[in-house]
Amino acid sequence: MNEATHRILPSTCWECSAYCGSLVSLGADGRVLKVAPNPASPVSAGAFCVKGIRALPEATYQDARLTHPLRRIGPRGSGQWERVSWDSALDEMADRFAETRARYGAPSLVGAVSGAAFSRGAVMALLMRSLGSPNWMINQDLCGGCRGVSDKVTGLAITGGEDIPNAACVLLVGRNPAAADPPQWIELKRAKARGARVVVIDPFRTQAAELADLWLRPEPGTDAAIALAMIRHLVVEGAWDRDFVARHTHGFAALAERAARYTPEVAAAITGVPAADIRRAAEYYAAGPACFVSGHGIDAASNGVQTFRAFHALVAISGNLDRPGGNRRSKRPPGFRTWMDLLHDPRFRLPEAVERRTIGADRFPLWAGPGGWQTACHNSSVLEAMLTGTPYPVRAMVASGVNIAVMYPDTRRTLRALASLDFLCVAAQTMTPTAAVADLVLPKTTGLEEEEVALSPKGPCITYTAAVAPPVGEARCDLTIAVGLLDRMRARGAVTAELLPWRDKAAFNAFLIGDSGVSLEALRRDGFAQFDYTMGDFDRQVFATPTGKVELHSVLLERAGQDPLPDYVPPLDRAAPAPGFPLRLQTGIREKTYHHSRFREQAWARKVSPDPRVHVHPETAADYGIGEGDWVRVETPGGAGPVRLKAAITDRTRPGVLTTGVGWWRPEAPGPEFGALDVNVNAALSYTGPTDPVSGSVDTGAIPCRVCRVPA
Ligand SMILES: Nc1nc2c(c(=O)[nH]1)N[C@H]1C(S)=C(S)[C@@H](COP(=O)(O)OP(=O)(O)OC[C@H]3O[C@@H](n4cnc5c(=O)[nH]c(N)nc54)[C@H](O)[C@@H]3O)O[C@H]1N2
Ligand SMILES: Nc1nc2c(c(=O)[nH]1)N[C@H]1C(S)=C(S)[C@@H](COP(=O)(O)OP(=O)(O)OC[C@H]3O[C@@H](n4cnc5c(=O)[nH]c(N)nc54)[C@H](O)[C@@H]3O)O[C@H]1N2
Ligand code: SF4
Ligand SMILES: [Mo]
Repeated sequence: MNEATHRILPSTCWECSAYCGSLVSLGADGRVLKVAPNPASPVSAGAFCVKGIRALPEATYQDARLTHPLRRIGPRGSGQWERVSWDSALDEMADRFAETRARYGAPSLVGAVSGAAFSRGAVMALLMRSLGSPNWMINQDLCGGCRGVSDKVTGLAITGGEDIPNAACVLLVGRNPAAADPPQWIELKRAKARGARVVVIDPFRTQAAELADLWLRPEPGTDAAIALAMIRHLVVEGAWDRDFVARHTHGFAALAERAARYTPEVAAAITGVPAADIRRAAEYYAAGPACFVSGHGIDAASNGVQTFRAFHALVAISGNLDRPGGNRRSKRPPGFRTWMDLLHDPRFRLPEAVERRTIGADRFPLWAGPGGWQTACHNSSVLEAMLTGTPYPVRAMVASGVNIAVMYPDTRRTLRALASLDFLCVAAQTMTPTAAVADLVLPKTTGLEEEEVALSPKGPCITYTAAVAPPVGEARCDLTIAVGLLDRMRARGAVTAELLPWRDKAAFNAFLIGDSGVSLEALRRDGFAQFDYTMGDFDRQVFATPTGKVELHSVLLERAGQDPLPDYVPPLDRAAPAPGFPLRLQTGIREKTYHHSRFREQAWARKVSPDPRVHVHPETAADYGIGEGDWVRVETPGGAGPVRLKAAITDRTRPGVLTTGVGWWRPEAPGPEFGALDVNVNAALSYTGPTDPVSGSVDTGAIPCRVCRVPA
């Protein structure tokens, strides 16, 4: 880039939930020339990654960028489109939504978004509520949902608040920060360098495992047994925080009784980790202050909520809650509203009787609907409703910033569900396998073109993402699209309640900031704003549980007919061993070059990582005659179809465990699937298989599988 830098703006990268502070250089024409780390950011302290530096600007300025609305002219998925104006696109969308609403009722409309780290979830929820539908989908059942529900029912509120810089011990469970969270990886390396003990629990030998003082390598999905043995250790050694437990917890005696079963030897027999190592991990953690860092490796599983409750109970009784070097609670400047606050704010809700109809609220009341963690739907049940009309028809959908055709398990079922709809609108930046089967495709802004204000529990601070560049082509942000649709629905008499009152993103963000005293000028100037944070103010920031205490014994779960105490629940491969499927599959291990299904169209990324790899232990490879670089077919018993992956032979993975990533498709392959039924591991998984009884999550790991070599 030889153009001269005209201006540098502080901003925040939102390609992932690390929220790294950035400095964006602009040319005289307003285009982004360069994205660089902002060393002043309290969130990332100068850490950054290639996705922020390279992938985001390329995603913004790439030739494949969708720049104007497209309307399908051929059969669905035929790739035949005509360019239409925004007015005509939104008119058509309003016509079809209004028709569907009149014919099948408002709840037959559904909206879908991706992660919780963006405002589009709240915007989509309030759009759907305005139209009278309680149904909106967010992919958290596959991401951090088990952690989120456990955080809610125990009352901890610690997600994202790891105080690694002050910890004497860091307990890292199912987390691969070297690939998934560069700022956290730097914090971990610094902690190690200053003498903190690092304990890693992971079946895969990650870079963190290599750095650890102690690496526990459990059988996948068995972690709760280790957590319970650590709780037992604290109890037996009298190493729990008596004052905190007495004043602020509910159910300690019952927890101690439950954990008593889990001697290190019992936990060793379950997990395959030597008892002495489990004891040592407990000693390191008990010596504190200790910080629990968790990841996706123990989430998105049919036993995920129980696993998280065991670790969350450990955090609570050890006195590591909201103290330096432990796990900070999520706090905000008084008056500031998070997107989650908005979702739960009574002023923006539908009547409870309507929210009770949220799909999945009957089976998973702590996940979906009025009593749910995020109030969203249970996604797999929504696909079922599309396919069967049960519990009622779901006939029209708008999906934004989510690539469900690749990222939801059981790709064939997802595509069948989408094909069954009367109308599908997808807002996207490129022609993904999800957009390719839509009736209408709307061009979306990127994280360089849209303003965002967010609470970061790291820092902690409020982060600011600037709309540094004008949108390419006619791209619009979610809020602007929602407002355009709502205006037209109102004109058609099809609005139930005015629950999305902001006309633009600036007004929306001003509402979030409220009277918190956070200054928009300071945010624009610095890219972030820190706020006062007091540790351990338990009498001021109460625990949001029925007892007002940290619930080791959960009243909400007891009321819901679930086990009120944490326990080890055998993972899928043990609970439902499948004859003929002797191996186990782990999915989702992160790659530095990609964010889920994003960036597969970028040449540099494909050069670094050209194919979907599956890690196979040398012994397993020998058993199956698999060589380095061979293509293999992987199948699971519940899955609808096989997937093709390229073998990488390594002892990083356990014998008998195949470890792979997620999110593969090939933009250059024939549409509309673009390889999503070939190289996408989700094509081989089930989305109806055993589910966590609380979060409704299915397994993305510990899945029985079989493998064989196939011709290249
Ligand atoms: N580059 C990049 N970064 C990303 C993303 C991306 O796609 N690309 N995605 C972002 C998102 S949305 C998320 S949710 C995070 C996820 O990132 P992380 O939370 O780090 O999760 P994973 O990479 O899925 O897995 C972490 C580790 O869990 C281990 N694991 C698997 N099964 C088990 C188990 O049963 N027990 C234990 N103890 N460990 C297990 C895996 O071997 C792996 O090393 O990454 C975020 N960051
Ligand atoms: N088997 C299996 N399945 C998994 C996982 C796994 O480990 N294993 N991981 C799960 C996890 S943790 C997650 S978070 C999900 C991820 O699932 P998705 O969120 O669907 O994954 P992405 O590929 O990030 O898709 C986001 C889409 O939004 C677009 N997009 C990117 N940035 C923006 C933006 O700023 N605004 C808008 N509106 N759109 C944008 C991208 O172009 C992309 O098409 O997948 C889950 N699925
Ligand atoms: S880790 Fe990378 S993608 Fe995530 S916020 Fe930081 S720079 Fe962006
Ligand atoms: Mo995620």
